Amino acid sequence: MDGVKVTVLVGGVGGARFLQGVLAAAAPGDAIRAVVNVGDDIWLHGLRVCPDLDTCMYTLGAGIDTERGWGRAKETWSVREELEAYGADPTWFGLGDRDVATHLVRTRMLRAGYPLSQVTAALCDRWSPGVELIPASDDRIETHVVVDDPSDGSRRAIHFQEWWVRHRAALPAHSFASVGREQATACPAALAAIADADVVLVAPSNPVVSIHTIVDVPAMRPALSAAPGRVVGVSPIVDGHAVRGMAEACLAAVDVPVSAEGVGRWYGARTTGGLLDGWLVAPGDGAEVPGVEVREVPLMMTDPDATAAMVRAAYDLAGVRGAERSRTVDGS
Ligand code: FO1
Repeated sequence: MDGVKVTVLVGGVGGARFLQGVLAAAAPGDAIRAVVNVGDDIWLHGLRVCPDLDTCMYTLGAGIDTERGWGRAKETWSVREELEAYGADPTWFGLGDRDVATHLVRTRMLRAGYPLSQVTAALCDRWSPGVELIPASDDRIETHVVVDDPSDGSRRAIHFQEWWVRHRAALPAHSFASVGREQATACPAALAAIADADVVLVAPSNPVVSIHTIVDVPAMRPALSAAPGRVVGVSPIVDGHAVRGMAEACLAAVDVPVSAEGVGRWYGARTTGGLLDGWLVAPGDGAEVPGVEVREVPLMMTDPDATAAMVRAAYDLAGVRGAERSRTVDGS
């Protein structure tokens, strides 16, 4: 039996955890490709830092610091301390010594002209994540957040990382901007992974600054609309709360209710120009999403096996491997 070709739209920590479940649910012959958000990426101290790609790579390569959910295990902070001693701003973003090596290799390859997708593949040669990690775009697209400057109340855009890390998303976000989006193109490998997928999964990542920033990359929506496989999303909101990160603060900025139904409706039905064919929500969260088939399944990614059960439910809803299992004995 040929394996399932699955393509997953992912952000950072939640996305990496979801990919662990896709791997745990994998069968021989499966091809697993992750289209990863690049909107969090930032130039710092002359280095290109790609938090979501690195979180997926380190998590699946068993190099992640599981407490923080980002950066390397067994990390040390000498470079950070020395930068602080020089008063080299920004000092609010923690660059670990081991992590810096990743950024040095990436930056050197980018400067040599390699596209981010090839750089990522080269870094993954060391980490063997078991999943093909593909940036949504090889171009620079950065999420910036429009806030009122706490020092003088003036309205200005700051990089997502400054909002997220320095201010812990505590500054109300008036809006988000994807800087560089108009000049950017979707990574060809990402478009190809969508075009040949038996199923596209939308991970329970931050709907605004991870999933929307992927789907908003030029050519991504038409590719998803034309995808031959069904598109099934997993709600990042359980019982009215975001399971990870600060999705509530992001959803408020785009006036989307913090509910499985609110996010499902915001993503919309593929039949009417939106994203989804199916939507998995937690038991009791029942959601009415016109044009989208909704199912209730447990959604807490407590460990890879729990997440694998979510993935199998998504496959079933998409009519891939699960549908074969439900076929009668005589194969009818
Ligand atoms: N998050 C923090 O809260 N504080 C940090 O100092 C920090 C440093 C950092 C360095 C590398 C990296 O890949 C991620 C890092 N993050 C940090 C997490 C990062 O802000 C988030 O992983 C994503 O951007 C949000 O999904």
